[in-house]
Amino acid sequence: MYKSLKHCFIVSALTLTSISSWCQTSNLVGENIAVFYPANFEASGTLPSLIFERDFVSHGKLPSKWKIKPIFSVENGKTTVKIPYDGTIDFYGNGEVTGPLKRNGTDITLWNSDSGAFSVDNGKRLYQSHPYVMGVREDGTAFGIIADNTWKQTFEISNPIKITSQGPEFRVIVIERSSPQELVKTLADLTGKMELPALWTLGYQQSRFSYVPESRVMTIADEFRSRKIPCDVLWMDIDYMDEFKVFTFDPKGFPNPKKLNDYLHSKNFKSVYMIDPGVKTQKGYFVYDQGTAGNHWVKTSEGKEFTGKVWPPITSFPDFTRPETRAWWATLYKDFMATGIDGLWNDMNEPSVFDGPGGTMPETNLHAGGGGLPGDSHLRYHNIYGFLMVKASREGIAKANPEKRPFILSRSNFLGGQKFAATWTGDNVSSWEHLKLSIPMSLTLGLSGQPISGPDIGGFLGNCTPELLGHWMALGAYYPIARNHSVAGSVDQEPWAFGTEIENVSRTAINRRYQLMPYLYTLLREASETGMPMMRPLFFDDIRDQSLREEQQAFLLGKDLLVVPRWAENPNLPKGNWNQFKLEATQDDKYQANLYIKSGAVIPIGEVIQSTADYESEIITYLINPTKKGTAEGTIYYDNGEGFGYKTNDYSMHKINVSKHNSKTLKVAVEQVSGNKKANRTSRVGYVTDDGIVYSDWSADDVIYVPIIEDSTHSIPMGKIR
Ligand code: NBV
Repeated sequence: MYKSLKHCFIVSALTLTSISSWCQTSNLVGENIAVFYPANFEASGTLPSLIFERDFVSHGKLPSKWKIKPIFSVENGKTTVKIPYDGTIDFYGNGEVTGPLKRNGTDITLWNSDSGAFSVDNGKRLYQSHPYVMGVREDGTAFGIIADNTWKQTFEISNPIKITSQGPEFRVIVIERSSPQELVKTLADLTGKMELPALWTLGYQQSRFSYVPESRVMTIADEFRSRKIPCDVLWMDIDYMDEFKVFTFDPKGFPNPKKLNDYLHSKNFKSVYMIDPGVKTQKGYFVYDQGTAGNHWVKTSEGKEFTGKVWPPITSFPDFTRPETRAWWATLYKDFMATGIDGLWNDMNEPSVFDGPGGTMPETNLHAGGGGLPGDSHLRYHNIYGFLMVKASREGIAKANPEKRPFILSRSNFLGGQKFAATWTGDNVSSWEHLKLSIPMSLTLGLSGQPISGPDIGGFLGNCTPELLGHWMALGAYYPIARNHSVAGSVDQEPWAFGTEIENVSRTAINRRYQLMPYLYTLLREASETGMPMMRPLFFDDIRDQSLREEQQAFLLGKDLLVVPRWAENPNLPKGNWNQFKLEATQDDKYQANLYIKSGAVIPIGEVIQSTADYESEIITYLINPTKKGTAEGTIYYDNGEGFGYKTNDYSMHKINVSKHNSKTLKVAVEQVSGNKKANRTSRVGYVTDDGIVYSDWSADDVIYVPIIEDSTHSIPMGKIR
């Protein structure tokens, strides 16, 4: 498959600087999936693919009606692919990007960069690379384009789409699907799915650069519990280390990490610790000595060990293209995780090198490769440095804790990297602009294969204000990953940092998130099985409704819950009988996001709890918004929240079916549709009406009858916030 296709010949010199290869090859490699090779394709320049899980097998020739056909050329000495298209097409995806949800007219450079305040190249270069874009036609059919290479490249989203790479010619994969949803699923099939994370990853998380010493971490934990603000995770940033040496602990500030982690566990907190890729260049430091003995460092173009400045400051960098280096890196986690660490935070893995060209290492540095991957320059492997690091890290923590589901949050990554790590959107700013930007950023990541992400709630750089934190907490409660984080030297940003009003706002928002936990966990499971992101753009509700195509002030969680931030100005909302509801019996406030349940939907919710350790699937309320015909349906997934029992059926998936029993009564029937786990539920129905949620009695039965509420709204004029 990868053999050189040199038998084709370059036919035409269009201009002095542009040569197009007309004699390209193409194959179908799956149902409506095509691969296109340029005429003089040299496999070793870009393959084996780091994007796809499996190699492609030819399914024969392209049908003559195939629409999207890349044209390969070399322009000004650069490998170029142009992809023309007909008609009106809205573009999405393109990975981690700033700017609008709809990508038409944008361009980005894929060169992973430490882009504090998203400032590098005016926000056109961030921490991750996804050589992928999705097109959605007016009729809702969709196609995806993947440039199968890791080299530095640019994507220009115009007509034609133009991809210009600094590497050799590469193949292009085009996927045609009936809808963007089907496309997202296919992308996950091809590039790999996120394995189900532990339930605690859906809890609220609190971080800071850095909570030191350990007593401060404990105080933060105590504050959450005494103030009754639910929280699951506390994060340890670089200052827990001894002189910024990875896999060590500062003997003064963190003399006994096991004791600290035990303390956190005793209060139902999990701990996540940061590990950067750079290793302090210091003889006698065990990680450096092992790395040197194993020949694990990235080399300069002269073949010498490359060092650059990061925190330690002089740092050597593992060459993660080497399988031996990844295996070694994985071993380092054993003792580290044995201190009771629950999750991992991989930062600075673009890699960020303070004194390197463009804030990274020279493009001419050398990577040794191995395991089929050819040795080559940093220019080729830069974009997958973080991807290969998290692959190694994941193996390490999985081995260290074989009974636990690994969790990594990584700043850098590459298309397909969702199978190794979740992500946050890096160093945003405590500003209104970045609060608003967080929605299209996470949505776009979701459309590019990463089903769980979120920004730093409250903003990382600069000082947050009470007003901003209130709005950010009220929105952030609904991100797939809800983590508040801020930079060293900034004002405190914990939920209570700005006084009682914002503390109450934060508590209400977080309480609501925890109440939604049964629904969120069901979505997490769906994401792991299908690749569907938890957070979805509004146009997913009706792919033909053109008015939704650019809306980025609001979003869907799953398909049945609509989240509209309080600050949204005249958003275009999906049509149909969505019904607004308020979770929890606390006072509302001017910050909380408006929540709507779709007509015909059932959303399972739970009780307010202080952490997911208290999560009980035994007490569930089914929020229903029946259609005019009295029908609705939904699902609820449940398992132990940790471990791998779910893989051998130790889980339960229930379907909730609402139908008309007679002219006055609805029948709400709950039926286990898969898994062996028994749920033993006491449940009730929460009928969402215009006048609030009307609850049935609690019942241990699988069928609950509720009177039809005639005046419940089935004609909400959506398109506006009520
Ligand atoms: O480790 C410190 C920070 C971290 O808090 C942040 O989340 C990362 O994105 N890190 C970047 C290094 C430098 C920040 C100025």
